[in-house]
Amino acid sequence: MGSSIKIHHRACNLCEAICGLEITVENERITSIKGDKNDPLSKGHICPKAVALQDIYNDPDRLKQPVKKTKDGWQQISWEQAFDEVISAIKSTQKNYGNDAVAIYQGNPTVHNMEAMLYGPSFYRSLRTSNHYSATSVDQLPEQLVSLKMFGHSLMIPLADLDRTDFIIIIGANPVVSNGSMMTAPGVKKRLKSIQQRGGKVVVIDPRKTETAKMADQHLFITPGTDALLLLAMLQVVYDEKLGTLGSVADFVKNFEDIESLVKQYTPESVEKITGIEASHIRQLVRDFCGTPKATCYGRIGVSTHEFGTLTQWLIVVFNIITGKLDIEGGMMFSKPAIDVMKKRSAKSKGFADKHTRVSGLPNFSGEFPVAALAEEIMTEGSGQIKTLITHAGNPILSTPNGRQLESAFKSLDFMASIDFYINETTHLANIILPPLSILERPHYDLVFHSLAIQNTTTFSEPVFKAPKNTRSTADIYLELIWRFNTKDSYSKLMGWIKKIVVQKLGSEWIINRMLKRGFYGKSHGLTINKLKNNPSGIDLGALKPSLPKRLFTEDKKIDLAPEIFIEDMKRLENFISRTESQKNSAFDFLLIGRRDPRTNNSWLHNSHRMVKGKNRCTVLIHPEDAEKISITDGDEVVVQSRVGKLNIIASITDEMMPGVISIPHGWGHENPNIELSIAKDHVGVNVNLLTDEKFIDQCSGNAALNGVPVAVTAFKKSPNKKKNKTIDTMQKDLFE
Ligand SMILES: Nc1nc2c(c(=O)[nH]1)N[C@H]1C(S)=C(S)[C@@H](COP(=O)(O)OP(=O)(O)OC[C@H]3O[C@@H](n4cnc5c(=O)[nH]c(N)nc54)[C@H](O)[C@@H]3O)O[C@H]1N2
Ligand SMILES: Nc1nc2c(c(=O)[nH]1)N[C@H]1C(S)=C(S)[C@@H](COP(=O)(O)OP(=O)(O)OC[C@H]3O[C@@H](n4cnc5c(=O)[nH]c(N)nc54)[C@H](O)[C@@H]3O)O[C@H]1N2
Ligand code: SF4
Ligand SMILES: [Mo]
Repeated sequence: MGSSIKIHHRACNLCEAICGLEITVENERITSIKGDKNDPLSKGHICPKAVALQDIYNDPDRLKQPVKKTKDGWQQISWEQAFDEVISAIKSTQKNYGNDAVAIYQGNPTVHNMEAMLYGPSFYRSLRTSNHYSATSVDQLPEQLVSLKMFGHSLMIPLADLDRTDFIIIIGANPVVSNGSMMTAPGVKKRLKSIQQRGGKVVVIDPRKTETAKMADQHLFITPGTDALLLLAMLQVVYDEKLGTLGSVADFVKNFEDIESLVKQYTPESVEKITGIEASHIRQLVRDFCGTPKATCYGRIGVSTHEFGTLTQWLIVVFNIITGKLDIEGGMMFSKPAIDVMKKRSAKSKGFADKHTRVSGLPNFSGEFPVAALAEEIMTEGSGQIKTLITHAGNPILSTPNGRQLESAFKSLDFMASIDFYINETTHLANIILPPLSILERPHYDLVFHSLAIQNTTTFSEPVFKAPKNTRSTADIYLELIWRFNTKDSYSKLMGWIKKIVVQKLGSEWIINRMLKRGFYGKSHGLTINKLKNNPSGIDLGALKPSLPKRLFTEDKKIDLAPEIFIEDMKRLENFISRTESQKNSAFDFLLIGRRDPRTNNSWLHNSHRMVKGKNRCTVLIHPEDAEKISITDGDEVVVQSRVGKLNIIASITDEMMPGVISIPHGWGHENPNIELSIAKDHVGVNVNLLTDEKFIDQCSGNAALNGVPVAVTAFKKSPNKKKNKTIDTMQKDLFE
């Protein structure tokens, strides 16, 4: 018998870097996964996570058939029964309690899944519910809100032109580990090194001396949550020292003067104490930045998921604009992807704050509510209360604030269904789980991350493995749900069925082909699905190009530097300045921040042995001076407590941390005996989101504040130190009301 060896080229969809992979399959088994040198974007880069694709595919814990929770545990059921029961639960909930009683939560892998992007929205639209939630509101909501208000479209995200810049300020991001976010730039480390090799400079502003900070030319520690103040001071220097220039965007920027008066009072000296950054460093940083023609300032999740996420992201964009760095090579630019996801219609129809949550009145954004409000929307009785929940590709119990409260809320639902292939901390609470095919069994075109890439390229990946019998793809699942939900009588049943079959037969490839042909390069580059299939490593479409004002979606084709809601939110920042003083004297005298490490992908790669082996990475990082204060040594167990929760964790003492700040990674906490993740169960860690607080949010956008959370840290004593604990308990008043 001859052996068959086949090499597949495929874009990795685990994170935003979309690296090209070369996957060798021998006799239906993967024998190697390497970086694809011919990929025009990733040029052979690969990270330790790519091999997890193989582990997920081979994982015996991965579901392939629907399961139903019964008194005797999970029972495999037929697809027919699973779809029937899910649809009848949705219908009866909506009949009894109204459309809003059904809620949806979509997790991060949704945007990394072509079929979920193509078919999910029609299903969710047909439910006609306002209760739509996703990982957006524990992530990039502020960036999107800023883009909506300034450029007229929530997807028009300015990107750091990494390969041509000579100066980059990185605020609240650790791209050397995360591989870049809202900036698809595979091999970030190499790209940052190239900046240095061409005589440029990398500056990192972060409360932790991160892997990125360690390779940077300069690192400045900053007190978590104070970045907006730093940026106001940076802007003050620009105006004060007359370093500003609008450059090529001068003709279509408005309200320049408003910013000048807004920042006047924020001298570097005035923010020195609160931010922890010396005034002279702030001044020099701004002078260096302005003195470099090709410079860019980039901020990410460390500043999006904090109390002033929106203000900070807004001020970052303003800083780039008034220093003349927007829409120039080496500055902040916009992509021009082969498939354009920005539609004029969606810019108008999916706005901000046209609805508010029932209980806390938090604003909606782009058709969804902030996930921090999900638990209370389930637990608070009254019209509109959520009774049924559908989750897709998410693990909100580990990834959203106050996980314990959310868990009790989920337990109180009438019905829950999850579209996911693992039984994890969230999906074990479902009544029915619908598992889609795994990543390597499906085609992929990255609809989202080509749009965020620092180089325009286009790639289509064909499945590596055939779908086994009696399995369903994400497309199959959504098309079936759409058909069944919209069936009212025998006529609509027949018409819906014909539609479903036609779409299934034409398939996603047909849709992608149409989008490619109608896109920016359809004619000029003759882009078709066949052309992409013949070039499986991808096609280069060139570097980013200036595109303003043509590409703006604002009605007057102008960029508003000072949108009203941001100016309004400045009052909150003023109150914060006085609050921080009193906080220092409270029992919650530490600030908690997060971190990522190279072998994690949020909560869901811990069932791969290769991703969890080695020493425990889920520890709390704490500065030596702080360790001394609370009398602990390296490896000791500590108790960390916030307004909403408490956990025990092992301490790693390191001067990487800024004093007064501790860091705990997210995505861990696999202690629940009901999860069916045999490897993850042995690498438990803690769920940091038992400490993050659903009331601690960026009030402007509703985004969760997962960084800068006030906590108390004490040494763990086997016989509890009653006196100490009591002080903390009596301090359990709400700091944020
Ligand atoms: N290996 C790995 N890669 C990933 C992921 C993963 O889980 N693991 N997740 C992916 C996802 S979903 C995303 S969104 C991206 C995120 O990508 P990044 O934004 O690069 O994420 P982090 O590495 O968490 O970096 C955030 C940084 O902000 C710092 N920080 C915290 N609070 C503050 C603050 O108040 N001010 C400032 N200036 N800094 C602060 C933290 O110390 C940390 O270094 O990563 C993606 N890539
Ligand atoms: N404290 C703290 N919390 C955080 C963060 C932080 O920095 N600090 N980061 C936040 C960020 S940036 C993010 S993006 C969120 C992530 O939060 P979530 O999106 O809620 O969680 P994930 O861990 O990404 O869970 C992904 C789930 O999708 C499933 N899955 C994977 N691929 C597919 C697929 O193709 N189809 C289907 N149906 N299911 C699939 C996995 O089995 C897993 O159950 O976490 C956030 N939470
Ligand atoms: S950096 Fe991201 S896209 Fe690239 S191989 Fe690693 S996980 Fe995959
Ligand atoms: Mo994310």
